[in-house]
Amino acid sequence: MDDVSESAASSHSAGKEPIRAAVIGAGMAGILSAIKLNERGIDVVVFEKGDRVGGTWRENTYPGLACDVAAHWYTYSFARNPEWDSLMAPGPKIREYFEGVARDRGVLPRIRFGQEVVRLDYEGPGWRLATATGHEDRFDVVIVATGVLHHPNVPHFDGVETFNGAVFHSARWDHSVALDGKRIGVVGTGSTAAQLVTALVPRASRFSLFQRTPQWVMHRPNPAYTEAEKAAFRADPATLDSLVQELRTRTVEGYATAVIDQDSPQLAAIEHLCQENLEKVRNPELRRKLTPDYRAACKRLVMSDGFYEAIQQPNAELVTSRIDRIEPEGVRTADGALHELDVLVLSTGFQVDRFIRPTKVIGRGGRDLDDAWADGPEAYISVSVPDFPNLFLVNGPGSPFGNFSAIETSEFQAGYVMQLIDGLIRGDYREVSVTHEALRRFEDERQEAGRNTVWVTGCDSWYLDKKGVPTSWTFSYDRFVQEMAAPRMQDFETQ
Ligand code: NA7
Repeated sequence: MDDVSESAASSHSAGKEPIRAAVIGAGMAGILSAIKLNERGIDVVVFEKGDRVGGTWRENTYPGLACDVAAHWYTYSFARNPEWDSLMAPGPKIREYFEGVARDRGVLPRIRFGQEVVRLDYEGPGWRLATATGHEDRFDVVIVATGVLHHPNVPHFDGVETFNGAVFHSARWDHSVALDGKRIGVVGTGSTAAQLVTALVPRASRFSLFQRTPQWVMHRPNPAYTEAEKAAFRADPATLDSLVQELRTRTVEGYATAVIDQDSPQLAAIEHLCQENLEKVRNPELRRKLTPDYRAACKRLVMSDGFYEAIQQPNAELVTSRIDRIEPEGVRTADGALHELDVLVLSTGFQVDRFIRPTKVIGRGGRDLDDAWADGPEAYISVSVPDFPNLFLVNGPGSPFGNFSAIETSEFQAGYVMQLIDGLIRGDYREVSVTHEALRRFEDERQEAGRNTVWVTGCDSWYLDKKGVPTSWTFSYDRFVQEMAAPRMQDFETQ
């Protein structure tokens, strides 16, 4: 038992009420938060509106689903997995991994499945929580682990209700719909669409990709690990650790540096690789249509080892004319052409500015989170919002979203949050939240740094808010690691 769990236990044994924590969401960040709270001897309840753990890996089940971050890096540091079969893991294996960790670390009995949190009211020092089923409870601390890629962005196309075939969003896959030998259309050219194209072109009789904006695509092969390599990982955790370190360093030094510095040699190297990959497209007209007019990595970089091959197949067409409407037989584009389809997949991304919302969150002094975030969601170094004490975000606004391990960044955030919670356990304070001044100072600096990122070099993407300001971490990855090391208590108000 460490110092903190001793003190949690001793406050309990001394007759004081033990700290109770609610975690909202049982995806990657919720499982992590529950484990960390558990380690401190805190009574934790996880509220999950679904019926299984896994978050985005539960909700996305589309053909070709995989994580484009290296599997060994995309694991919890305390639950490395020597069994990954290849450099990048398929979605179902990742979901199984989370289910295994939740089971093995005692998280499952703490989860209330089918309980959607609809309201949080601050009743100092603590939160009253209400779920859609009418359940109410009180917690000293709330950790918001509701994910980012969660609420599908479903564009409206006129006539969609008249379509004779099946139409659904990529994150709401209808597995009752047959795919083999069918005429399949996909709208969108993001990371999801690239995986769908690669997986579905070989199965479709005819495949249409409806592209609004071309994407830069980096070639990323997915080599399998040999049995000998897996045996070495099993036998010696140090071997696995050094692999993780290598994978991490490669991405942090390459990609993370590239995206925050438009003039960096790292960005130039990425551009060169993407340009070289594009040369795989032999037909000059098709290559022209697939060539973006903005810089590589401006949108989230698509990693693929099969997209260009698939889109060049004789049964595949790239449609660049705007979608005008949907008709019973298929998609009518602005050039007048009708693209006849049996299945239409909307691979159109997510509403990434929601975070905990639509849950109603009323903070100190009746402050509504919707009002606090009226101009866009903000959180001090991604974890705390003024006037919302003892409420902490994992993967909150300003987190380093990108082509690196969201598990690692969540672990840093959870470690930071636990230090703030340790103060509650020790009795240093009963409530803690960032000051308005500290948030403003941080946000001004974060937004200023955003001007030098590649995200603002002339493209639109889910990395930008409505005003074109980056929503992600705009500093170096090293700075994120440093900031997360320990809270600067002068930036917080406590009582
Ligand atoms: P993304 O990366 O947000 O991509 C969405 C795609 O859908 C993108 O190509 C959009 O085109 C396209 N889109 C969105 N709305 C429309 C409409 N109305 N008409 C035509 N095309 C449209 O989502 P993904 O699911 O691929 O990836 C999300 C993240 O998941 C990914 O970055 C990884 O982190 C995992 P646009 O480029 O805006 O013209």
